[in-house]
Amino acid sequence: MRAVSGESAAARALLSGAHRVVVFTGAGVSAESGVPTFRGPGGLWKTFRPEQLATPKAFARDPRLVWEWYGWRRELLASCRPNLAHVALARWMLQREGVTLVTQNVDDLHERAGTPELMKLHGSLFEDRCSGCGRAAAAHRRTDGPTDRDDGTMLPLCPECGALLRPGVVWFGEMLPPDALARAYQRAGEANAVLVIGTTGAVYPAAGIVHEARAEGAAIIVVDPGQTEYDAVADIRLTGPAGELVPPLLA
Ligand code: BV8
Ligand code: ZN
Repeated sequence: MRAVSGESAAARALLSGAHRVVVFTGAGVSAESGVPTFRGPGGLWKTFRPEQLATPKAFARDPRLVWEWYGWRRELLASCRPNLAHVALARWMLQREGVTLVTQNVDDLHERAGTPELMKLHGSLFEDRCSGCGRAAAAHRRTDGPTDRDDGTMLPLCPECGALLRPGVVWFGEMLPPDALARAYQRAGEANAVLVIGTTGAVYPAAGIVHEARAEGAAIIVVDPGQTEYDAVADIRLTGPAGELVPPLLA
């Protein structure tokens, strides 16, 4: 464990003195678990960019390609474990009141770390949703489910209305779950401190949560090895990996 630097001692003091804390996580909190981030080196997307694959248009144009990509991501997650940051956050939330964890991630690592309560703003990799009747369904297994139209390749169809099932995530150009988003903004407005872990802060409206909290007087702590859109508004920046910096921060 890295020695507790002046910055992290200040961040520790700030967090333990804060009645209401919002923790806001992105892909970086899962990086050390082996889940590639979006925009970092070795990014998720093979040769594609998120805006090209994670959209309703991409799914309409080529549902097989989009399902292949989400199926690959689901399988990848099966071999990943929550890392020390996920576990430290879950423990901390079990030990004290007043912490709200808001994640942009669609992986299940916060859940698997035992997090008691979680706001997922971009949906879940492990849920399917019907593109027709909107019914939610647990993730289909790649082998099950009826084949789709003529070419016999496996595309999951809704058992109720027969339309194509899609991944239960929020794509670019789609609305976030309104109640979760409203609650996250409300908690941000009430927060005394926000702990931002592993996000570039580039994707809205989720990214606006940090700015909302700051506008209402919250102190902003950023934990990230790289540059983020929050660097200019951070009161404290801890530079390094979450798995190393988060546990001592919350101990
Ligand atoms: C909406 C789910 C409107 C899917 C995701 C132009 C055209 C179209 C849209 C827009 C546009 N301009 C703006 C928009 C809006 C758009 C947007 O913000 N685009 C950005 C790119 C400019 N937003 C939307 O489209 C949203 N919807 O606006 O709807 C609307 C309104 C009303 C009615 C109808 C419609 C929807 C956005 C949600 C998109 N879905 N994911 C999937 O996963 O497949 S977003 C995706 O990116 C992830 O969910 C992730 O949350 C998000 C942000 O990425 P990060 O988490 O920040 O990850 P990133 O790789 O960027 O950064 C990783 C960080 O970790 C780095 O800082 C790195 O240094 C750090 N790190 C690395 N290692 C570590 C680490 N940190 C700690 N420890 C380590 N070890
Ligand atoms: Zn349906």
